[in-house]
Amino acid sequence: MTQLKEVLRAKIEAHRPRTTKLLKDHGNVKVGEVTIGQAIGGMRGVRALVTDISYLDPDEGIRFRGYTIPETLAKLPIPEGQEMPLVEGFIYLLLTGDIPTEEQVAEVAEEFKGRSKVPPYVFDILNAMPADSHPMVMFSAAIVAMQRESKFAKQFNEGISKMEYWDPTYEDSMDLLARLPEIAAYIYRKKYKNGDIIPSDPKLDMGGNFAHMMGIDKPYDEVARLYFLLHSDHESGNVSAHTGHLVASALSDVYYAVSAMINGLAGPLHGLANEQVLRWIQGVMDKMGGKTPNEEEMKKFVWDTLNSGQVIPGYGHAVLRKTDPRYTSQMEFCLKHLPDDPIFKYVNILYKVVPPILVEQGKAKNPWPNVDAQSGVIQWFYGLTEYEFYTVLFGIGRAIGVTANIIWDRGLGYPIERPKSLTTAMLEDVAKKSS
Ligand code: HAX
Repeated sequence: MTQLKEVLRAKIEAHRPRTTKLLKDHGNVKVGEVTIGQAIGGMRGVRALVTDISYLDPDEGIRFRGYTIPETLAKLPIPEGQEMPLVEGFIYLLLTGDIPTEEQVAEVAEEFKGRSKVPPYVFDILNAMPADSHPMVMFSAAIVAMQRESKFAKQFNEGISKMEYWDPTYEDSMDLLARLPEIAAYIYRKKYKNGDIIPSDPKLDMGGNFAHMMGIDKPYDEVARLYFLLHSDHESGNVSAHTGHLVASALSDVYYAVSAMINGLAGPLHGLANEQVLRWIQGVMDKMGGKTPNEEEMKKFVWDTLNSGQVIPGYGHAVLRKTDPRYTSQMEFCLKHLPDDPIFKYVNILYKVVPPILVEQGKAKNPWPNVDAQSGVIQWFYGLTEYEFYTVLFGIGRAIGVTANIIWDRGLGYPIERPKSLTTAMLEDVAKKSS
């Protein structure tokens, strides 16, 4: 058994009594109340999910296992000559809560290499799809097609103890994560580079190999590492994370669950917003004939979008109430590597112009940028101009957090999810009684 799995087993076993005690001794203690506004309004703010893998503070932003993004980047071991930590080390942190040693990171990287072979039928399926299929459709289809590989489904059918569910779930998760970069790069090269596929290089780490298979030179390997880390997890209530958790709660294996979460991520209010940001900026660029707009001109474009009943992609958030630290760390990357990029200039003008306009409009609870406002700029700069593909990159990262959560859900024996719904008449009755 690898160190990661051994440590994980010990942590899950040590954690179980905490969950059991909470349920047994304090199961009736209330953690909050649900209002009619929350019941109708997408359960905003309802505290009804548990995860120890990340926590999203409205003002401070995300903490992975207690660490802010700058702390995570500073604490994880970074190989000599590299700017970003290996994604494999970050996976160790998310799963165990421990900062891995260099040796432990190397072990996960080795393990990934052994698991990374994509079954050939996945490529046949991708090749059979219509040429104009959205990359997220292709990604989701490729993932669910691999369900026949599921070790969990096989062991479940053979009759495995509930206490051991997490073990084959871990196996499935690691297999899947190790294969996602090659599947994503295949979709990219097939769709946008005339099917000129670059084979995987087993000597490289996850981020490095992805950059290699995409055919993009350094420092795109650093971009890939940063992206997969930043997009991995944002506690449990966002659409993709929640979908993954919900589907897996029926004991569907991770292939079903991750494919489903990818479908949720593909919504323009969620992960697809990174595609929409670039689409919006390109639209403005076309209207400006390539010239960079000044602040007054940009304000007009923003108001035109709002007045036509559309949202400004990349701005606003259901939980955050400040600038997303994932935006900030990508901005820092841009300042270092592409300070003079024209699209980066657009993004910076938008940062000045959009928040006051959203405040003036008075609808959005959070006028500040989210992760998606900045991410396409970096991709475009490194030659990835096909913005339809951007959410696939998000999906590789998000799969890391979603699978870590599913492994722990199984380890702690969380049950099938099944909230209760009411009718409108019942809510009207509750409202009448309270007034
Ligand atoms: N532009 C214009 N209006 C906005 C807005 C924006 N960026 N953000 C919110 N609003 C509007 C909402 O549409 C809503 O209007 P109505 O009352 O007419 O329905 C009102 O402000 C209140 O919304 P809210 O409570 O502030 O926001 P929600 O929690 O309902 O929604 C969203 C959060 C992220 C979906 C929202 O801010 C939005 O649509 N943003 C633009 C799309 C986007 O960037 N999505 C990515 C978010 C991050 C993420 O998940 N990445 O994957």
